[in-house]
Amino acid sequence: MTTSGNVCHPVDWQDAPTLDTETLADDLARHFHYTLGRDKVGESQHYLYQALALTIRDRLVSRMRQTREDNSKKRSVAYLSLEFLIGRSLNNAILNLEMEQEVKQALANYCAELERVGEAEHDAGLGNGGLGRLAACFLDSCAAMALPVTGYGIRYEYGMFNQRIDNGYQIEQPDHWLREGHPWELPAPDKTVRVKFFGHVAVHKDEQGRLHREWVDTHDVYAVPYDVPVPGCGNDVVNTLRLWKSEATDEFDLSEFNAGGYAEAVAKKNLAEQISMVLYPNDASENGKELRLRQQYFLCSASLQDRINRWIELNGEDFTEFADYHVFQLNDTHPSIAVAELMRLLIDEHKLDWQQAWDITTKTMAYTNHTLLPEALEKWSVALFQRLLPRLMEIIYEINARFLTEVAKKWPGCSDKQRALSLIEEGPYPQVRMAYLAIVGSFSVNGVAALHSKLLVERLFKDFYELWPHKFNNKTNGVTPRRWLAHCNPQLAQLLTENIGQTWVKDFSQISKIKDYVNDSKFTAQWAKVKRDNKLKLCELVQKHCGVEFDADMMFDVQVKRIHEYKRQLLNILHVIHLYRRICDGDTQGMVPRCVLIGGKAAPGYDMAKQIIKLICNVAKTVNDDPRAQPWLRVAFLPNYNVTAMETICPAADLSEQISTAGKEASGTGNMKFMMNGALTIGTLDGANVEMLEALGGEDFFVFGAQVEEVDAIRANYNAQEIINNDKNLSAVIALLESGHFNLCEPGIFNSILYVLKSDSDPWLTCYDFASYVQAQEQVSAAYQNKARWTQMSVLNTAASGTFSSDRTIAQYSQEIWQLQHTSNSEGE
Ligand code: 26Q
Repeated sequence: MTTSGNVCHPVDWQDAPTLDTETLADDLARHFHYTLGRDKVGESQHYLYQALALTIRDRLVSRMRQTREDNSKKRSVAYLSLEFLIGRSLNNAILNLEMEQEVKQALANYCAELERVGEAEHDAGLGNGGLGRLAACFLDSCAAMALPVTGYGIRYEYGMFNQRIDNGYQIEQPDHWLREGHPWELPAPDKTVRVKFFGHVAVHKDEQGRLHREWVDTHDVYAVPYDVPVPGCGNDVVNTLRLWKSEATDEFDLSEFNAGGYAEAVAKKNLAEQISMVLYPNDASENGKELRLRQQYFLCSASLQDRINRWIELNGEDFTEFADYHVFQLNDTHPSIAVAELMRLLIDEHKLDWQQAWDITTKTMAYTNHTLLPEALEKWSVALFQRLLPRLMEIIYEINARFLTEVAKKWPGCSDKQRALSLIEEGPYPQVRMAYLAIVGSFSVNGVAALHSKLLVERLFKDFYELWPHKFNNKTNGVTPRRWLAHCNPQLAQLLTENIGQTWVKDFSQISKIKDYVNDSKFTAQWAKVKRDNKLKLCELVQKHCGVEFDADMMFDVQVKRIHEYKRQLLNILHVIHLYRRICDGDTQGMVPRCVLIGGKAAPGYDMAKQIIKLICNVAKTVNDDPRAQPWLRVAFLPNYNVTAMETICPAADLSEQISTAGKEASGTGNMKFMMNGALTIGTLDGANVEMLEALGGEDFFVFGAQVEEVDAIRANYNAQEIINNDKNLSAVIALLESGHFNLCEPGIFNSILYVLKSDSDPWLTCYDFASYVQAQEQVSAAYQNKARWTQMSVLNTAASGTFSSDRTIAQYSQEIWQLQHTSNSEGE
């Protein structure tokens, strides 16, 4: 034992358990037999998985502690996000610790295979889709690049719902993912903080006669942290994802308690625990739910207190340099109340004056926007804010008053500007505009693809751009090549490594080297074989979950993502109907046999999205049951699309569908996963598709559809019926739909879909883009006829995907927003 001050450390406390097979096997046995109390491995691999996870976790926690210590004096980032879509962790940890062989050998003692053991792990679905998965990819890249970045989120008891399909209809089932325990987390109850709600603001004078405002009579909730290790690839760095669980304080409602209502008073504690109970399953707005606002404030208050407490431990109550050492990156507006909360903490709890607090806030907050849909911009009613967070509402009013003075200076006498830019939207029910709060309170505002960032400054946030052009920047999204290539496509990874060496895993720009092999027929033959093997695995998955037989010799045409009208799954299924109609007419000239796979969840309250799922399922059933279609077309809707499913899907796709209405998809990230794995894209000039096409040099990518500059003009004179009348393919498709051919026993169920399609106010321009989509699909078919050429295009897609690694994205955040490289302290002291 050694002692330092009054802290006592066991001698070797900081030694990490070693990574060799023998120690690993011992630890695995110890956890299996003693921690879990098992003697035999049964049919279920569950306990073996748990034991292996604990064994790996041992190797992570000591490194996590070490990394924290190494980083304690550096400028660091807190990535605040309501979502972290982690997926499974076991294989990712093994890959990043580079201990696959050792683990396989240790498992051999149990006659177990890593692949099967890994399947016992639950998919941690603490997110809806793109934004949540982006946060998880970013954490992986930050750790790989040894950057001091901590993720802060909520430890939802229930993650994203499980989707079942019953007669073509989506059924939501709760995902109680923590029921069987979560071996990757470490509770840190000693870091618990209190979060206030309700109450009111009291004003009192201090001895110097200064007025102070105090938030009193609050109902407090505990935030208890659970730390999830985030291993870096091959560098011994383990960062932290800190997830907060809400718990009741031990304070009872005294009046109830005294009236003899002991049990009732205790039961009321449930209210506090509701906060971290469930993830909201909307990937666009569902505004106004009080519990959601409570979640947002809970995350922000707990995380900011955590950073401040750590600062005080090291520096005392001196905040002069606080802003030099902290950045708070806001993942969309969901955590934007952090702007007001940091002000409150600094002023009310740490006695700074307004100006000092505002300087710190506006030097530390940075906001990432993920949407151009105006209806998705978050707003909260002033009345709700006032009741739930009265002190925060006061602070927002004060921020607004000072901000509007600045607006008045820039645009003197222009009350329209005041009204347009105010943080408070006036009206019978005034609302707080969260995006405006985030912009005013931040030093950086970024979009997630070049086109998206351009549209932000030209349209959505035009006035703010005029006021503060220096704040606005672009950071095109990326995805981690560890999970999305090395792990999910081991055969392709092996082929790459054999030819260009291993460095691509950490320096993904190296991937361009495989371009040199595009004319090497041995290499391309191996490439084609890997794709086919991956397709066979997807065939199994589709057979198991959809009961549909896919054929690996057909083209795999895939669209997986949340179901949303702007993403236009409808356009895809109209094309399927078009192909089906041609097949029935015996017109198969130039056609290529296709398997079409569609998957994704609809927000439970999004009726139109649910109807689109039903349509896909009905079309699939009709097509698959028709023997004429058998050689040409198979269609499946994959239930419960999630991170784990994507790990089998993206390595197997030939064609990736990225077909949103131009100007609607901020970036997309699935598009990048498919590209990395050698799928070709059919897509609109939207989001990051534009940059993918550019990276490919304008070739080997099937572009179609209206461009963003044309969309407004098209909408203004839109006449859907005229488009239908002038397009015989489209009118045949619509006629087939209207005939009830796909809903013989369920008359009328697709009427509202037909109504939107034919409406002159269809915001998604589905009919408009149909003809050019069909034409692009014909080019796809023609290209696929030449298999050798297709394989070369596949290679070129992977080769051009270097820039879509989240390592590149994070390097840009680090240099251009976070400035992590430029602080003397961060350079390996
Ligand atoms: C809003 C209000 C109430 C409850 C939930 C929400 C909510 C939740 C999640 C609103 C939006 C989201 C998620 C949005 C999202 O995933 N956006 C996607 O972000 C990706 C990463 O940047 C982009 O690639 C996609 O283009 C974008 O759609």
